[in-house]
Amino acid sequence: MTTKKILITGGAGFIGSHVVRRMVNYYPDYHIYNLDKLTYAGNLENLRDIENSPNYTFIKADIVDGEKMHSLFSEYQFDAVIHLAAESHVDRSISNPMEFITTNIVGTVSLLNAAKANWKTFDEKLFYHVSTDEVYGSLGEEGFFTEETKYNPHSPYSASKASSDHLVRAYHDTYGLPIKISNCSNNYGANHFPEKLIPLAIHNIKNNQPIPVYGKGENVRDWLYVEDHATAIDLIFHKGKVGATYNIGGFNEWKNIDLIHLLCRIMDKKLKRADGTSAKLITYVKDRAGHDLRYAIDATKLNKELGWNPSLQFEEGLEKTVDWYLTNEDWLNHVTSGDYQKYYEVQYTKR
Ligand code: NAD
Ligand code: TDX
Repeated sequence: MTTKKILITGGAGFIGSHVVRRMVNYYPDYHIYNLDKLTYAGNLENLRDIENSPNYTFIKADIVDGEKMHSLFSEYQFDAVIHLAAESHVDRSISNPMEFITTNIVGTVSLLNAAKANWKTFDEKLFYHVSTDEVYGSLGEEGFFTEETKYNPHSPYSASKASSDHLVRAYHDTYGLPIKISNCSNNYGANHFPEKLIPLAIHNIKNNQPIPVYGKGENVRDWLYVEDHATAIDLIFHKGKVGATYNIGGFNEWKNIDLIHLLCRIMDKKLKRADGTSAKLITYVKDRAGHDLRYAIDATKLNKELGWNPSLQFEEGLEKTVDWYLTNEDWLNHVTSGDYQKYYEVQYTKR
């Protein structure tokens, strides 16, 4: 018998698809409703293996549409929300901030309002908001982001995510809405749209195209395998404290240029090319405006309170990721057809 109706937003995207798959497969007693607008980043191919599961329903809708959110909450009586839908690419937020304000801020408030208005009692209800470490700003050479680090976002993307985090907390503090928030570091893995560094580099190496490295390639990111993020979300959803925030990260910092060299070595091996072939494609390009120098997450709270640990070493995860992209050519061809080419021509000519 179905015990819980869970609304997952953005489930056709990169991280959302892994969260949906996990919840559908691990919790047959739950009914999972995947609500997604299917923007350029949303793709139902990401969920082919579970789309016919009896405990899964897809709803195409825009979270910004407040009336629609109200009517869906009233129709389905969701018990909980795991909110991932967002515009997620920093470079796009620099060229078009308004879309980020609309989806990430207004969309989040429209969901909060629908939950608040339709949940007659808040007992056993939960609004879980999935966020990013970018809200904390940028670190120097030392130190880590903890849950107590002050927000200091720099890009329109991170400012919109920071704003949505504040609004989720405001609904908790003001109306007593039961919420949880997690802030995660950079994810990588299958289904990642090839505009983000790792899948873009894999795609370009495969096609003998330049690998664009911003600035000097010295910016540092803290990488986590996407399925490890999904296990953390599952754990926080079920066992985390209501009202609390959890940082998620794998203590896995890499300078962009070192990561690209590692990826080039893996690609040479997988494509049976001579050592050093892929690295010749590395091309330094104009830096990202306002480029944050370093992100590094302290995930001690999540480990101590809930016993979470990442399962994969980076090199192992990266090899799995490369294998996935090399065996899923149709997916890659599909998502890089049409507007993708146009977008990248514009991006590159700008630099
Ligand atoms: P993504 O861009 O791959 O997917 C976003 C999904 O949201 C897509 O399926 C898209 O169609 C959907 N969407 C966008 N606007 C919508 C709207 N108005 N209504 C309904 N659906 C809409 O993003 P992702 O990388 O999977 O990120 C998911 C979430 O996790 C985001 O909230 C992001 O801020 C957060 N996050 C991402 C990372 C990362 O490394 N990618 C790290 C930490 C946190
Ligand atoms: O072509 C590139 N060349 C390059 O040098 C791209 C796309 C990126 N970069 C650099 C910029 C960053 O320092 O690589 C690093 C990673 O860039 P992205 O993959 O665009 O990720 P980032 O900007 O760090 O943000 C990601 O992590 C946090 C996600 O896109 C966000 O949604 C998430 O919140």
